[in-house]
Amino acid sequence: MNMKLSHQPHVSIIMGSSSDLPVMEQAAAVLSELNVTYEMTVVSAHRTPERMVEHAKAAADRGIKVIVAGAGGAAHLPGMTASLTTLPVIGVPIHSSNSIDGWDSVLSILQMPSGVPVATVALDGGKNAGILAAQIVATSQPEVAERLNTFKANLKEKVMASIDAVENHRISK
Ligand code: RP5
Repeated sequence: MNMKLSHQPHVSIIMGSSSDLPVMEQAAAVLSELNVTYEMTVVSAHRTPERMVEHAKAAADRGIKVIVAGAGGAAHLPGMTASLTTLPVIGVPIHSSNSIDGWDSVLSILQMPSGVPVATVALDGGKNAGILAAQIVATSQPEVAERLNTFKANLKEKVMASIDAVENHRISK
């Protein structure tokens, strides 16, 4: 299986189609920022089902700690992947060209049967999926936890700066 790799990957980012890339590369971007290794590729539940089974079954033995799976419309990739591995799977619903209004993608990934969970982020929530994946990796890598602490401290600083700007009516349009 050929994929885009950053050394030994700890996160596997998969998507149902290359058309999902603009959302899924947001997960890759934040993982890069946090210095978490990842791989990224296309695995379609409907068009390449054997590849999906192969990827999901081999992921843990390859050293992957968490899978981030994005799909739109009849979005079966995250749930089917979760059914084939004990690794945590984060699902990213995508408002794709075949999605009616995004709700079909959300509900296809969110409403899993009991026993087969998928941690579902918001519609087009690639960035949060990447952050959540990093948080899972951080449970066994203190240096990643340290970088996440800095990341979250920066979020707080931005809000604190915006409070001052709002209270003094200095927000530019
Ligand atoms: C899903 O169908 C994919 O994950 C994508 O979101 C959507 C549309 O795929 P393309 O027709 O653009 O390849 O399986």
